[in-house]
Amino acid sequence: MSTRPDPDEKVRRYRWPWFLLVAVILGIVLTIVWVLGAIRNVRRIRDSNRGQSTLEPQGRPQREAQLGKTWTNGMVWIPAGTFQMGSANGQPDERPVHEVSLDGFWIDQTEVTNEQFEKFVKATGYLTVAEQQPDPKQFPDAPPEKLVPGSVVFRPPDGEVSLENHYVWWEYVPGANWRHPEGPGSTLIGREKHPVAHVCWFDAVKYAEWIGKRLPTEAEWEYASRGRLAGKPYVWGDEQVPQNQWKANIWQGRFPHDNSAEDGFRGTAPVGSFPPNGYGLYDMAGNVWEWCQDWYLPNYYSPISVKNPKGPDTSFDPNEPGIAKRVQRGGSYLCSDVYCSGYRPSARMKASPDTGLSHTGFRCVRSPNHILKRKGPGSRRQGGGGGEPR
Ligand SMILES: [Ca+2]
Repeated sequence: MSTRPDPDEKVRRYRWPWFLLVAVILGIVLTIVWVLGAIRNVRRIRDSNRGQSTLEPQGRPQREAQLGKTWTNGMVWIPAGTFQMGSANGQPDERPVHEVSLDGFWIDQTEVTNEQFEKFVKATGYLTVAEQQPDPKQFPDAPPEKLVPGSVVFRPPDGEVSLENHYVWWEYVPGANWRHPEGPGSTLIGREKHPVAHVCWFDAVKYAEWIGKRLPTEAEWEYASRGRLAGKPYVWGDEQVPQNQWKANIWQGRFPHDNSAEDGFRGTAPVGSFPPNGYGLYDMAGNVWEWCQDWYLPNYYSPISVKNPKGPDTSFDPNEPGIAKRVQRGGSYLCSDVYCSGYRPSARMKASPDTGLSHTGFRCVRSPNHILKRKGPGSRRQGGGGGEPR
C-alpha cells in the first residue's frame, strides 16, 4: 500500500471551508439587501403620509395607505386633509377662496371608459337617457318630430363665428349617444379606452351605484385634482405649457372652427394619455367634463372653513334661471383659453342632470365606510365597514 498523501484529498480538505465562507458572505449580502429594502419601505410610507392633515386616521384604507398601498383596482387613496378651495383669479363663482377639510376617500385613477361602461350596460340592460324617448311633458314646445332619442354633438362651424351663441357649434343629433358619439354611423371601435361621453348625471349615478361607488363631491374633486399642489392655476403647476409639452387634452387653435390639435387629439383621447397629477390621477384637466354630486349655486362659497361640504340644497344658474343644474369639473377637449379655461382645478361648470354632451363624462369615488345600495359586482368584496375598491 502506498503511504503517499493523496493530492486530491488535500484539495478537498481546503475546498469545503471556501464553500462555507461563500455561503456566509452570501447570507450577509442578502441580510443587507433585506435591511435596505425595509428602510426604503419605511421612507416610502413616511413620504406618502407627508402633507396629510392632523385629522384622525380612519379605517382600513388609511391603514393600507400606511403600508404603502395607496392604490388598488384602478383607484387611488386620497388621504384626509385640508386645502384652500377656489381661486381669487378665476371666475366670480370660484370665490372666495376658503378652507375645506375632507376625510380620506378612494377615487378612480381615470375617467370611466367606454369599455367599462359597456360592462355595466351588458350586465344591467341599462338605457342611457340619450337612448330613451324624450318625455313630451318635459318639452311641451318641441315638435313631435324632434322628440326622438339623441344627444348634442359638437359640430365645428366652417369659419369664424361669434362666441356669444353656442348653438352655432352644438347640434342635437338624433341617434347620437354613448355608443354613437357623432351620431348614427359612428362607433366605439378603437375608442374602447376613451372616456365614455354623452352620459348625463342620472346615467353616471346609476353606473356608480352598480359598481359600488358614488360621484365625488365638488370639494373632493377639486382636492384630488390639485394633487398636493396648493393654490396652483393648473393641476401640474404654474405654467400652462411647461417646456412646450401639453399636459392635458384641451383645444389649441381658434375656437370653435380651427382645432390645431397640437396636443395630439382633436376629440377625446384614451384615458391616461397625459402625465398624471401628484396623486397619480389622469385627465383631471381636459378630455371630458366630469360630473360631481353637488347642485350648482354660483354663490355657494363663503369665507367660513367647512368640513366635508356636500354642496347646496338648491340650484340656480343666472344664465338659465329655470333649470336646476349639477356641477361638472375638469374641462374637456373643447376648452380653449379664448372661450373657456375650465380645465383649471378651481373652474366650475354646470349642466342639467338629464343632459350629457359629446364632451361629458365622469369618474367615481368611494368612502371607506361606503354602504352599497344595491347588489353590484363589488358586493361580494364588501365586508364590514371598510370596502376596498374593486
Ligand atoms: Ca386636443
